[in-house]
Order: sequence, then structure tokens, then C-alpha cells
Amino acid sequence: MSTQGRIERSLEELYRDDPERADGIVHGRRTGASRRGFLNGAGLAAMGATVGAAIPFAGSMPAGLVPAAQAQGAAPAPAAKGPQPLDFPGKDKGLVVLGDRPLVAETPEHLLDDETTPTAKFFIRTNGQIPEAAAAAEGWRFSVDGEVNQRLDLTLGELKSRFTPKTYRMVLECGGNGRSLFQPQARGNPWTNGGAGCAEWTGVPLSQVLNAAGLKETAKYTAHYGADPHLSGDATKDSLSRGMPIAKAMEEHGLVVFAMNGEPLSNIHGGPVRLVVPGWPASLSHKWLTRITIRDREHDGQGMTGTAYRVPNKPMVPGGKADERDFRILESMPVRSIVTAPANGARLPAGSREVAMRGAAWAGDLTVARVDVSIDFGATWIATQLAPTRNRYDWSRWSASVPLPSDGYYELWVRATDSAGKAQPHVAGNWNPQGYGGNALHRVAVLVG
Ligand SMILES: Nc1nc2c(c(=O)[nH]1)N[C@H]1C(S)=C(S)[C@@H](COP(=O)(O)O)O[C@H]1N2
Ligand SMILES: [Mo]
Repeated sequence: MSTQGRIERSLEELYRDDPERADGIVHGRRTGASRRGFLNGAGLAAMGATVGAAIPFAGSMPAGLVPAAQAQGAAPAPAAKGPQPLDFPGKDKGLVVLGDRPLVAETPEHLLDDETTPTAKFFIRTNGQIPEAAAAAEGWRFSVDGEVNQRLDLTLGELKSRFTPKTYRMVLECGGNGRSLFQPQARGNPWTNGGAGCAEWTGVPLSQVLNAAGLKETAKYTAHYGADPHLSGDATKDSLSRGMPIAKAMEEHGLVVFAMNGEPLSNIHGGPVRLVVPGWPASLSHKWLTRITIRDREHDGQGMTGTAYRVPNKPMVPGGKADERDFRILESMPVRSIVTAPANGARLPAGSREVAMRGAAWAGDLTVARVDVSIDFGATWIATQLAPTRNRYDWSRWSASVPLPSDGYYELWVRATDSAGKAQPHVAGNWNPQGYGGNALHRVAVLVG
């Protein structure tokens, strides 16, 4: 075998095992030399070999770019250390397990191609044990206490009969979604973009429930509690107990939910009763809800302190030590978009001169102003079409038909801009110890021919 052939094959392995080093080799940075800019000569040939075809837009492929074909989450690696498929009753086997104790599973972007995310494809995040399914859902009890005029004790049956339910299609997104995009790797479940889904949630507006209890002047913050035991089994510990300012709790789209996609809320998604608090980290959307306590100050439960669900006010050194005094609670999630078709690693027939792209975008409390795609590493961008949303907090489905100049290796990039004019960055910025707010643009590798 020729030396070049050996280099190419080992590069491919290197991209799997140590993408940064492989990238350095291809881009001539292995001896610490400064970046040369764009691919050329041997680097181009080696890169072409590792991605499996000539790269029509190699001229605009920036140095330092790990090709999407080799980046994390690309090829469905069969290796033992590769992604493990989820095996859970009622769940799609395409979900990828990020942790099994507690159980965490994400939805690969291409499985988020439905307009409304089916429950079978909806991501799972638990922080503690999964409680046993409630025997009699209608009898499920939860209470509202603390800084209220009268404590409320409600069964699910009473909740349904006393209040008027609403149904909204809304994104639920884990606060750590996109975490794996940080360099160096941040602490926590390595979500790609699959810690999110958009389902139809039916429930009673939380504001109505809080008004029924009557908020006192002193009411400042909510505190949420659920029936899931702590992993340790220690009954004095909560798996999670987060809360939000009263203003957020009183927004009309926050719901006390009992149905998802028209079916009674399943156990794994927090049934019989959960909160859905759209736009903010899904850790506020408490599952197996048993109690909401209204507090006269910021809540300090499990997941409220230290660097949990907090981001630095000022940029910190990536991988460095945090000064926790200068952190703030993560509120609205940042703008994000995903390509849901074609799937990463898709192959189009030789001679295809057009690719139909589809996806979704959302922007926390804001709306999506535009979604653009690029097939030339960001040199030029094409505006996509946005389908109308159903209600606030729904995701925006986008589509585009993009011409392909020739066969070869392409990266399809997508980038959304929110209603405040902020676009997704090329790489995850504002590094923080627990990796919140990683919303780098999404890209998929496609081979034509
Ligand atoms: N009781 C309880 N509620 C919870 C959690 C939990 O561990 N316990 N995890 C939260 C987090 S971090 C997320 S991302 C969402 C996930 O909701 P899902 O499993 O229905 O997708 O639930 C939230 N609600
Ligand atoms: Mo989460």
C-alpha cells in the first residue's frame, strides 16, 4: 500500500478517534504551525479521501473545520463505544442513549422530521429514578402552597373539571441541548441537537391554577417537586427541584399538562401530570408533579445553585475555573435550527442536481425570523421557506430546494436568526462548565454519487 493510502486510512480512523488531531494534520497544524487558511495540495487529497469523494466547494472549506462526515454523531458507528440505541417500551429504536442511570436518550436530528414530534420519538431526560406508573391517573394529587391565600389540593380529575384546558404545540428543550458542541467538552450528558422535540401539550394554564390559590404580594418564585425518587433512594433528597420567577409562571402558555399528542401523558414523560414551561430549559417542566410551592425569594432546590442551569455573565476561559458569583440563571433558550432531511451521511444518486432540505427552528421565548442554508461552507446562503406556526412556542418548519453543481461531498449547513436579529454562531460560544447555550449551526454530510 502506498504511503498516501496509509495516511488516508489512518486519517479516517483518526477523525473517528481524535478529530482535532486529524484536523491538525490535514490542515498542516501538527507542529504547531499557524493555520494556513484553506485546504490545498495534500490536505485536500487527504480530506477528499476521508470524506469519500471530491469536495466541490473545497475552495471555501475553512481550516480548523472537522468535516461533518467525521464529526461526532456522524456515521452510525457500530463500535462498542458508539451510540447505543434505546430499547424502551413504546419508544423508537432510533433514539440514542446518552446515559442509562438516570435514563437519558436523545432523538437524532433526522428523526425530528415530523411536523409534530410523535411521542415514540420524543427525547427522554430523567435525573432520578423512574417512578412506577400511577394506578389511577384521575386520582393523581398535587398541591399548590407557600405564598398563596389558600393552599390548593387538586386531583387530576378536579383539575380537568374546574378549569378549561388548552392545547398548544410547543417545543420542549433540555437546557443542555447542544452541549456536545463545546470545546473542550463540558460536564453533563453530551446532547447533540436531539434534546428537543415539539409535541401537542394539553393542560390547564398554570396561571389559572396559581390564581385559584391566590398569589400573595410576597410571591416571587415557584418551586417544583415531583414523585421521582432520588437515584440514591434517599427520601430526603430531590432528583430535581427547580423554579421560575412569577412573571414566567403567569405566561399564558405555561401548562399543567395531562395529555401529549392527544393521549394521556405517558409515565416516562411525567404522567399523569407535569408542567410544560416553554422557551426556558425543560428542567422547569417538572414531571410527576406533586407540589408547587410559591416562595418569597429565588428557589434554591436541586438544580438551582452553583453552575447548574447557570451561565457566566462574562466570557470565561474555555475549560477554566468558574467564578460562580458572576453567573446568572439560564432563562430563555437560544435560537437553534436543525436539518431533519436529508439525514447526516445520506447518499444521493449520481447526477442529482438538487437536494430537498427540510428542518425545524425555534428560539426560546423569541420567534424565528429567518432560516438560511449553505452548501458551500457558509460562503453563500440561501433563504428557506418557513411554514406558519400554530401558536407561540411552536417550532418553525422550514424547507428549501438547493441546486447541486456536481457530484461529490457536500455539507448542508443551516442557520437560524431570531426575532432580535441574533443568528446561530459557527461554533459554540460562551463556554461554561455545564455546557449551556451551545447552539452552533447544524450541518449534515451528504455524498452525491
Ligand atoms: N420530576 C422530574 N421532572 C423533570 C426531570 C426530572 O428528572 N424529574 N427532568 C427535567 C429535564 S432536565 C428535562 S430535559 C425534561 C425532559 O422531559 P421528557 O423526558 O419528557 O423529554 O424533564 C424535566 N422534568
Ligand atoms: Mo434537561
